Amino acid sequence: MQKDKFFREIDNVRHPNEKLVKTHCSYCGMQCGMNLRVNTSSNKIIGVEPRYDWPVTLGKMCPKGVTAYQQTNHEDRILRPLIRDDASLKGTKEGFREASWEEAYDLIARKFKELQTDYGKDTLSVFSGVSMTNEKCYLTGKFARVALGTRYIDYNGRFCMSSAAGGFLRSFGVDRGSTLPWTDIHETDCLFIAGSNTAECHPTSMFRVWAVQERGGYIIVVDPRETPIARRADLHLDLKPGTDLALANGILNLLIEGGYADESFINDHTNGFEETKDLVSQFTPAYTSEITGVSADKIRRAAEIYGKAPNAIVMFARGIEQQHKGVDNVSAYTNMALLTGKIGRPKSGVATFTGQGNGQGGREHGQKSDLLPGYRKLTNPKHVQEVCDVWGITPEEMPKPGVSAYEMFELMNEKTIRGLYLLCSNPAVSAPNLNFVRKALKNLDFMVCGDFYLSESAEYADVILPSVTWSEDEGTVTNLEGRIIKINKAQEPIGETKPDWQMQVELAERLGKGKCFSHLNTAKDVAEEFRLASKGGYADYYGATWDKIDKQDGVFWPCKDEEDKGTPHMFLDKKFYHPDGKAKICALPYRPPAEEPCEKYPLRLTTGRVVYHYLSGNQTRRIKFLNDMCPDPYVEVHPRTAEKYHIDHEENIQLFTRRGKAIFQVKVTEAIREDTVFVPYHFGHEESINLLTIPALDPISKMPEFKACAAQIEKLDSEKVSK
Ligand SMILES: Nc1nc2c(c(=O)[nH]1)N[C@H]1C(S)=C(S)[C@@H](COP(=O)(O)OP(=O)(O)OC[C@H]3O[C@@H](n4cnc5c(=O)[nH]c(N)nc54)[C@H](O)[C@@H]3O)O[C@H]1N2
Ligand SMILES: Nc1nc2c(c(=O)[nH]1)N[C@H]1C(S)=C(S)[C@@H](COP(=O)(O)OP(=O)(O)OC[C@H]3O[C@@H](n4cnc5c(=O)[nH]c(N)nc54)[C@H](O)[C@@H]3O)O[C@H]1N2
Ligand code: SF4
Ligand SMILES: [Mo]
Repeated sequence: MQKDKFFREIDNVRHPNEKLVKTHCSYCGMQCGMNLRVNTSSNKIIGVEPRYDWPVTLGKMCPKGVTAYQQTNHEDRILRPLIRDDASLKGTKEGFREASWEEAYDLIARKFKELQTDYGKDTLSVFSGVSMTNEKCYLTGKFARVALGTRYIDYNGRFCMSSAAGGFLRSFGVDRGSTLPWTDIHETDCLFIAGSNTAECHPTSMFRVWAVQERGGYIIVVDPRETPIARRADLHLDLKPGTDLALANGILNLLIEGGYADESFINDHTNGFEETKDLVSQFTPAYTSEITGVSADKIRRAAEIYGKAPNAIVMFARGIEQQHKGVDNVSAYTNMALLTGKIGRPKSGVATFTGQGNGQGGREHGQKSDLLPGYRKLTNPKHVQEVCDVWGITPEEMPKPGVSAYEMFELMNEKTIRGLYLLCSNPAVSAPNLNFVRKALKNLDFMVCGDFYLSESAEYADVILPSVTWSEDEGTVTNLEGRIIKINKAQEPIGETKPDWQMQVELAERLGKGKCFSHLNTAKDVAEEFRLASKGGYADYYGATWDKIDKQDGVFWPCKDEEDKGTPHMFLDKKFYHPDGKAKICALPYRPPAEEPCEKYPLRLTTGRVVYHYLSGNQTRRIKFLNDMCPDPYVEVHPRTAEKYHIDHEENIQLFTRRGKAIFQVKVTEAIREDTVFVPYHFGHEESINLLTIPALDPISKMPEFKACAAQIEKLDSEKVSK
């Protein structure tokens, strides 16, 4: 690809006793380019430097990225398998002893077989995550369906990307998180950014974002909080949490009224315009303002700026997606691009800020309860046959679709699911309604957890399998653009740790399914099978060989064969992926959040992130610098609300909802709406805000409504605190 204006060629400084291993960060979907510095005598990672030659991030990294290398040789690493000796200590860190791999595998195989003999195949479940490479995600899906033969597999993308996926599938017929490469962002004329705390969560996007303003373009931000990006935006629409659908409909109405609809694009390339026009006509500025709390003037201005911009990109993140109407929100904001024809060309389009490092690839290749590799559907017999041919099983042996992540906890609670293999996720912190989820984990007859640190979820396990960190293995991940990139191995696994794929191959043997797995001896072997399994699916990775990824600075999918260079821009031919080639403009009636404020719970609680921590915090809370910067959770409260409750800055208060309560320190700030409070969710045990969140699921994506529920504050006066 063309190098853009920010590109600078810089010689890497090399030392005689060091080698540099070209790779990417372990954390978010930006996948910033980095070189890991490895001491050639000890063969250990000793540091990091940014990669100025990586076209997406050009040497930029955030505080998590520059300290990520400290994970690998950290003293908290689990070095050998652990077996629980004392069942009465389930739910705590205590009661484990070290064991050999043989003993751990034998125990797992025996327990899993016993449970399946007594309760049927589907009594086992797999819950995984997308910090893993594509190869690991792929093999985890195969392991669940072939080695365990269970229908119950799902993953943490249900808490993360599934609403974006659902919205894109409905609007475009295909789910690639961005319709254009990140190197287009700074060249557009308007960024409309909804529900993304970009400066803290995708910090290395910011140089491109600010460049839009520097060129005279506009930034519009939709967020109930005045985040760093909202503060410098041209327009900040500070809506009530959970009201995006009304706002989007209001803007669509004004785009049509203002004459910004592109009639020929609408006629030639979309369906659904007339219905949508009818529906949004009710969303006058006054009505939209009443629902959202955003002034009518600001709504008018937003429509005008977006409508007039020659090129514009609509971007969003979990702020709009983690709602029980997250899929509708995604389609509603996507409508803006379809209505104005600002899509299917460079510098214009729609993008979600994909969350986890492999949030894109991890959802395409078979960890989701209803999907098989290449984004194939378990309900489509042709798709099933194609995958069976690669896996060496018959369609009759292929399990049926299962249920979504949160619904699996419901099945654990009622004992339909009795066994769990959890890997690469920490739901005892990150799932909603934690009092229930922790009870469900405790209720399991047998649980295995794969992790490299003892997480809050591992505390419920019977066996812990020590995995490697990202820098001790190789494979590919797909970044937030849809670009497949290569993660390289910088040091050998420490202790007796192993990559997850290797554990699965070895366990499959003991479960009697060795013949489908025993040819997989290296990460490359898994990669070759994985490319083949994706071939012909619409998320086709077959042409993305490791060589090509290296030569081209990554490969955008779809990439069908050796000759295909990949697809940085989607829909340049104005062909969408629905059978008639058209995109869908969706008419979406407004629904309020599942739980509206009331007399007893008058506040709106929303949750999210800070720059220093990553997700459940199991990784970043162990990195001293990051933890020093943000050691504890807190609750953001507006000064007038603080005054009303007679609470001071830094005072501890109790926050409660219908599901639970927890104590947080107050951070009084004008950067939040008066009717809203915000708590970051990166903390464990009694500090988890998810004790309070609501498990209201989107009907399509099954995404929980992390971003809106009703809450109340109580001053921590010992007599008043409810016990
Ligand atoms: N530092 C850091 N970076 C990360 C991560 C991390 O944990 N830490 N995680 C990665 C992952 S997996 C993800 S998914 C992404 C998440 O990235 P983001 O989605 O940007 O992060 P959040 O903080 O969850 O939410 C974004 C914003 O949504 C706003 N919001 C809350 N309710 C609403 C609402 O109803 N409507 C609108 N429009 N906005 C609302 C919040 O105030 C917040 O500023 O970040 C990735 N990057
Ligand atoms: N209240 C609230 N809750 C939320 C959210 C929110 O905004 N608000 N956001 C949701 C979102 S978007 C997300 S993505 C989820 C994420 O929540 P989780 O799925 O809990 O994510 P992590 O904290 O990354 O957990 C990954 C775990 O796996 C380990 N790990 C990392 N890499 C590997 C690997 O390669 N192999 C193995 N075996 N283990 C590995 C890490 O040490 C860590 O313990 O949280 C969700 N929960
Ligand atoms: S922005 Fe994301 S990928 Fe880049 S250094 Fe920070 S956490 Fe890592
Ligand atoms: Mo996420």
